[in-house]
Amino acid sequence: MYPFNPNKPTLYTSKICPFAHRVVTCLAETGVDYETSYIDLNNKPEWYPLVNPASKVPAMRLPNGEILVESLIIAEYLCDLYPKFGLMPESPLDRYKVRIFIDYFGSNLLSSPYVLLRNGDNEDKHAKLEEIVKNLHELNRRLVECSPEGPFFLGERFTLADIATFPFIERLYMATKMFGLSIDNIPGLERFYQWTDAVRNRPSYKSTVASYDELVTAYQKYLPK
Ligand SMILES: N[C@@H](CCC(=O)N[C@@H](CS)C(=O)NCC(=O)O)C(=O)O
Repeated sequence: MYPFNPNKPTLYTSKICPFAHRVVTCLAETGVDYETSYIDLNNKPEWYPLVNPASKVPAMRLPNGEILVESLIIAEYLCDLYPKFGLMPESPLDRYKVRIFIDYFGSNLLSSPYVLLRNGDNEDKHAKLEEIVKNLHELNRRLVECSPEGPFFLGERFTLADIATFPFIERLYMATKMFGLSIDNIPGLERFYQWTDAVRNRPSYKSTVASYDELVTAYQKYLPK
C-alpha cells in the first residue's frame, strides 16, 4: 500500500517540478485543504508506481480512492470543481483562448529550459537562445492580442493560462542565469515582462515556487555528462 490521507485529497508532488507546480498553484488559489506527499525524484519510494504507474508527479488521490494524473488535466479538474474562483473563464471563447495559449506554449516554449540545459556549455547556446527569444516575441504578441493592458493573459483575471505556463518560464530564467545568458531588457518583450512580474507577485505562485538555489541543485541532472 502507499501513504494517503483518507479524509482529504493527497497530492504527490515535488517542489522543483514545473508540472506539479501547476496543480499546487490551483490548489493555493482555491484554498482547498489537502495533504502533501513529497516524492524525491532521485530516489522514488518503491510504492510510488502504485499511485501513478507512469511514476511521474504530480498525482492526486481523492478521498474516494480515485487517483488523478497529468498536471494539466488535474488543474482543469480543479478549475471545474471550484468554478467560483474563476481560474477558467465562463465564456466558451475565452476558454478557447486559454486553451490555445497553453497549446502554443506547450509546442513552442515548454521545453526551452531543457534545451538550454542541454546546450548551455557549448557554443550553440547563443543560437538556441535566439530561437527561444523568437518564441518569446510570439508569446508577447499573443499576450498583447488577448489583453493589451494585462497584466495576466486574460487581463485582470489570473487563470489557468498563466498557471499552466509560467512555471516553465521560471525555469527558463534559471537556465539563462546558470549559463551567463539573459532574457532581460529585450525591446519588444514589454508585455511579457509585465506578465512575468504579475505572476511572480501572485500570492498563490509566490508562496509555492521553489527558490533559484533549489532549482539549480535539482536541475544539475539535466546537464550533459
Ligand atoms: N505529462 C506529465 C509530466 C510530468 C513529469 O514529467 N514530471 C516529472 C518531474 S518534473 C517526473 O515526475 N519525472 C519522473 C522522473 O523524474 O522519474 C504531467 O503533465 O503531469
